[in-house]
Amino acid sequence: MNDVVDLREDRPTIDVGIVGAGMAGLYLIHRLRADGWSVKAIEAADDVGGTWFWNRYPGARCDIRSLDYSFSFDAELDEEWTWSEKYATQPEILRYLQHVTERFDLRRSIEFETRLEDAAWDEANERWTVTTSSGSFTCRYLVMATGCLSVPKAPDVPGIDEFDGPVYLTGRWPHEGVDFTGRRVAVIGTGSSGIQSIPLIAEQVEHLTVFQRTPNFSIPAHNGEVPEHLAASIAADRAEYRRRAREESAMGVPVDKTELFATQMTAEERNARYEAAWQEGTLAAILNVSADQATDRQANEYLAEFIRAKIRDIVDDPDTAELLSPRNHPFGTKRPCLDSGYYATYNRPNVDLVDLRSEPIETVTAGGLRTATRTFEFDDIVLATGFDAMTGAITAVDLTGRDGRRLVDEWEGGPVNYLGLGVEGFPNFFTITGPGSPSVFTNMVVSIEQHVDWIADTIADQREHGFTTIEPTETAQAGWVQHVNDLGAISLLMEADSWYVGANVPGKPRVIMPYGGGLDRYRRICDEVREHDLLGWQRGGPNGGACTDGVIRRLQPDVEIMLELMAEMNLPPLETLTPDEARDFMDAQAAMSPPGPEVGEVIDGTLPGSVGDLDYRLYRPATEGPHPLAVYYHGGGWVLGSATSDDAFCRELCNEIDAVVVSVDYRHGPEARFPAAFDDARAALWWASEHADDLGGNGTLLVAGWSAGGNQAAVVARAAADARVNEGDGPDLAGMMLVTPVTDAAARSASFTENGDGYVLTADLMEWFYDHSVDEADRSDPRISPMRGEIAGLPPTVILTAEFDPLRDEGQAFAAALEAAGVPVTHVFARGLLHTSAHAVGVLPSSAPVRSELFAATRALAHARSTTPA
Ligand code: N01
Repeated sequence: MNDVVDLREDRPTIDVGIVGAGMAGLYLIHRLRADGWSVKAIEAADDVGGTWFWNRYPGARCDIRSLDYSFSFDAELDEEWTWSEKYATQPEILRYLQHVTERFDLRRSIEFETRLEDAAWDEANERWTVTTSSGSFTCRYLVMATGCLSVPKAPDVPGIDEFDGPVYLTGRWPHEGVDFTGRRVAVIGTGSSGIQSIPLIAEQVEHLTVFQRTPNFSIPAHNGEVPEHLAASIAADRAEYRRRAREESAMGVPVDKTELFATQMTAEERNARYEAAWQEGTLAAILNVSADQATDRQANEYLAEFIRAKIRDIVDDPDTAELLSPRNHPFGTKRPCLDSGYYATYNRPNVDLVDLRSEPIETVTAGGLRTATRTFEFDDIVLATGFDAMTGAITAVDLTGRDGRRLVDEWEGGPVNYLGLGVEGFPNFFTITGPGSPSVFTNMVVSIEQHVDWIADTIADQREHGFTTIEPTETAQAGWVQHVNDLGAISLLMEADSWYVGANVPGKPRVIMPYGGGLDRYRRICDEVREHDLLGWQRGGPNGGACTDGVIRRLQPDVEIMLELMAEMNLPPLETLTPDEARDFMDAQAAMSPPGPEVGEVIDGTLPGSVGDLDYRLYRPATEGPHPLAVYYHGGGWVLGSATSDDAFCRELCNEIDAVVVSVDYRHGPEARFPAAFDDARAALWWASEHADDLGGNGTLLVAGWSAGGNQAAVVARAAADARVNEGDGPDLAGMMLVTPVTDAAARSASFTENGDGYVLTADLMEWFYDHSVDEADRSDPRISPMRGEIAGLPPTVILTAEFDPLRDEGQAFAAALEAAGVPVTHVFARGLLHTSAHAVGVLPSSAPVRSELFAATRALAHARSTTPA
């Protein structure tokens, strides 16, 4: 420990430079000053408030209840301020922020009407040189508290400069207000700003024309007095209420997270829940009606249609109601709005709606506007066209990091950073609620407090340990960007042209910018980073540096959530059960699993095994036959499973590779030990080969399997190849598809240990499978360890291995051996997934692309012969 406060003699003028005096800047000043740092904030406006300083358009309010949308860092402040409404107006929020400013004497640390122009890292002196519109200063740390929605999008309406009358931007509204009495007004844009302002503008004007490019989902705010139950719950235990917002809530608003799936509710149940959320009038409620609405299209559509029905109820003219009904993006993929009388405004005689999709604006003219079909005359135009969100305020300034690296260049393909807090190559530089953080998906105030506290704790730690620089590592940053993208990919968010993905600004890279895992999860991650010696942060100082490098989240996010849910259920480990108990348990699990897609036909039957009949289930595609035929072996460690236990997977396999799939059973241990399973698997393949025509086969035969079933597929493929060589006859396989297969029962690879605990298939369970099914002395037999047999001559193979699978390395070794032996191999690597993930159809969205890749490669094998000219 070292309690050095300042390690250099020529102390920079300022410890921490802060850009922005909105909510984030204000709390930063307070917290850092309390920690003993010298701080200076610069602010372009002439007063505090940030967003709430600039956005003064009529109807501007918060869309998180004011009781929630307020600071919690100081209990007295929290108690002394009383909000007059459920959702406060902009003037009231600004008054609150001014009150905070005076109460904590923050103004003396802020230089107003000062705009950041550029900032450059001075490596030799370990400080930032900051140039502003009114001078320059240096600081050891630089924090961008510039807000997510602070730079209005440059007006991109053709001819807007031609207009003779006033053009108002909602995000830069005149402080003296605007009187629209008796005027003809156009509003362009129907996001939150448009939806909040249109009802009030409509009340004033002679005539209002709203130009809508995309209708948005909006629910009524039901504004009014602070709801009694909310006030009571806060009064009962304010500290606990705030703690729940901080630690247990994805949005930063205490809410009981639902675990109910809309797809599993009756229509009555669903509508009752939707109606309750509609009546509550909060984003937290409407975004939390069902656990599947953000990821499942059907679940989302139920809610979307409920809102469309409400619009039809409210709006008198059915054509207008239809135009106002969003149909080109799922609910929640653009930020939903909270309104006060928005839809009813279109029942007023002085309001018209123009659909820009059917009649785009050709040009604004001196006196109005011309669309493809009409001309309009206006006195005023209001642009509610949104912001260059999340990155706009950061890339607007020239930030130069180490070795002359410029942030605009680093972010050319989209923002990259670690935890949304720091950027590799930019030492001692932090962003508050930047891209890569939960920010705009949450109650901003709670997010801001978390960020400020994390940064303040971090630089305090720097001081305590004698470090003078800190920045993310390349590895940590790349891992975080991947994680944020993975979260985007499992949601429906990428389906909308929203500002969340930069789609509203022409030319902006289309990437998901906010972190979508929730504030509670994000907070835990940040805490874990600290607990692991600031994992992924490189620190430097006169006494040497320190770095624990690594990636904080490598599991796919939905896998992580599934593991957490499983841990909460406290299930008994399978290996502590008897085989019969384990089978009952697996049957019960299967009964709760999603059913898988429809196929053309399903037939159950029996086939002759090596010592008796075996069950099979045949899946036929809906397409016209004959088809390739795939013999499929189920998983379950040679102890569990049946011909029907991989039903959902077989259905998808059948559809996707357009082949008849025959899932066959085989005898299991401990009742029938090795080589019983092999003998049956072999018998089933020979039977299928001989009855291929009857089963609807077209002459192309494949084998496939998962886990122990993948092993079965590989060993019978060997047997078939051998039979053709040795006996001149045997099944002629066009390919095999092995999903996380067992390939060497006698070896224990590095991944067996590395992933042996905590990822569903454990090392102990694998040993339990082996012990129940094969004697130790037999484990090197190529009929259970294909890796130990002849490899050459096996059919072309598609093999899937999963990153967090104990069997990963043996699968990869088998793929390498096949390749070395000249067998064509497609290796699909399931990043961030487990042994069981790729197989679990309809359970994990992140596994779907992996299955697509697996099936595409298998389909190519299944249909290669039919497309190859004879
Ligand atoms: O901006 P937006 P906003 N020609 O980007 C349209 C927060 N906020 O200022 O969707 C014609 O959402 C554009 O059409 P399209 C909140 O997080 C909060 O309203 O791109 N139209 C869209 O309809 C919100 O999400 C509150 O097809 C053009 C609209 O303009 C975020 O700020 C209040 C156009 C822009 O909607 C942004 O909201 C206000 C063009 N050239 C804002 N360009 C609270 O309640 C754009 N549009 C707290």
